[in-house]
Amino acid sequence: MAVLRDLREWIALLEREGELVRVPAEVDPDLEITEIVDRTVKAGGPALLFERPKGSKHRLLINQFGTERRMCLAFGVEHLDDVARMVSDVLEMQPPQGLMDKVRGLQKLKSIADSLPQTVRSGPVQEIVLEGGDVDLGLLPVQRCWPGDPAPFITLPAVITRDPRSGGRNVGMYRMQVIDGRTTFMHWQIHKDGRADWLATEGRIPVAVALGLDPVTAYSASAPLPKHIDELMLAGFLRGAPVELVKGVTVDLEVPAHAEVVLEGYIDKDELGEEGPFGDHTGYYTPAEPFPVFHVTAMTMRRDAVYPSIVVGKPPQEDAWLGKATERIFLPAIRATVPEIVDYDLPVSGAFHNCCIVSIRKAFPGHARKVMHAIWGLGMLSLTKCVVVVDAHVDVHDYAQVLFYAGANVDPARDVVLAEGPLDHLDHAPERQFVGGKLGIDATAKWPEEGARPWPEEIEMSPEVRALVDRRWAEYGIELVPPAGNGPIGETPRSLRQLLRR
Ligand SMILES: Cc1cc2nc3c(=O)[nH]c(=O)nc-3n(C[C@H](O)[C@H](O)[C@H](O)COP(=O)(O)O)c2cc1C
Ligand SMILES: [Mn+2]
Repeated sequence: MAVLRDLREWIALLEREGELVRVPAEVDPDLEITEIVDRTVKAGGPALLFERPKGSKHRLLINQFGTERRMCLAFGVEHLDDVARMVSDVLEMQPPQGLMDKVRGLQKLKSIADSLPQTVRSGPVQEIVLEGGDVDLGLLPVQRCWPGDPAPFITLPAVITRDPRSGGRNVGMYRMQVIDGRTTFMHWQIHKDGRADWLATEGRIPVAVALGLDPVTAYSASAPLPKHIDELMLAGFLRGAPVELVKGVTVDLEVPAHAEVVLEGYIDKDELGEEGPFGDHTGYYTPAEPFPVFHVTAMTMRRDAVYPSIVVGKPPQEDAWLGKATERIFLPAIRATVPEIVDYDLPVSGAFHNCCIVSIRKAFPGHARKVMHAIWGLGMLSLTKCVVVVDAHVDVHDYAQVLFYAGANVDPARDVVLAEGPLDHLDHAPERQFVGGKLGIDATAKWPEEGARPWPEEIEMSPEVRALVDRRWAEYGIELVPPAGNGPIGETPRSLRQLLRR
């Protein structure tokens, strides 16, 4: 498949694939779009291009990521695990053995070298340039999502900063409450890289915000990479073509040449205001808190720019699939440090940080506890509130199976770990913000050294009888219909896949 260069090629692909509906009716970005999208996402429905958002000349694209099929289309793969395979190919590189191995190794290295963003002289994102007093965020159909939200906020931005010490670029997705036509808040939370760049900068940090990107680059802004890795490099690697950048008009930053809209500006070290409260992916309104103010010095656009949006709220929402992509894409990196991990699942209804189910090849007593602590020490997974560990043969994506072992194999007096550590910025449950309890459940089969009586054998039918019944099935005259899935998003991804296949 050809590399998607920009949002427009993506929209065209969605349309060809029957994955996009154009909505000609005038629709209000104030609440009405949220309700339409909420129903569409929950029904596993199409991406929506609102052609007449009330009060704006710009079309609004939403639900572009809302199903597993669209997520796979975005990455040009059959299954999200195919993306993970590309990553593990590079991570698991061994010193080459023979000549063929060397050639293959060089190809892999070349694919990394080709991932680096490329600076070009000009790009369509600067077809229209509004500077200073001409900047007007009111031109964009920015959504107000939930009834308790005090203002609209930009929901799907790729926020670009540089670390003043290393010069390394960062791209993150942080909501931006609109204050007026030329200012917004910047909601980078305490654990995030953009915030670290801001805190490390004396005085004023230049910031650029890209809106409306090819889907892989947009996804990459949400990827929890280690701080020193440029998200645009990941995007280039996953797309198989570098992200093209042009120099900003008013900031010393480079911006995606094929974005629909770019907001350039700056954030001062000590200018804060009360941001929020906003309905967020926790399913609750997160309380107002001080966050910095972003001043827009230039707004550049393509002609007829399409404004991209998303709604976060009580799961499942569209961002479920951004999270699932991250879950799959980061598995090889997790296994590179904790190789006994077979697979893991972050349930959508756990809002990603509340629960992690992980299967391991258990090799020594206390192994499940070792893995819990590894998870609590690993990047953004460290914010995980509850970790459930199961044995290698358990399908972590089948929640009924997981619940079975979490019940059958667990003595709560022996197999539950209560620990403490950092928690998600927006978690309202702990007594104090940012820190609190962690729950680990060891649902593996226990060993004598772990204080277990002889562990009983699990019931399994013998292979001979299975084969016999396979052979004779037609004779019995019994017709079985595969069970339907539980719902369109995430709850049991396996049954979702079954649904998609039918
Ligand atoms: C739709 C969406 C909205 C998000 N909003 C925020 C936000 O407002 N603040 C924040 O800190 N993270 C938010 N995130 C999560 C970050 O984008 C994510 O943690 C990313 O890794 C941040 O980049 P960084 O690791 O370079 O800081 C959001 C993610 C998505 C998918
Ligand atoms: Mn980052």
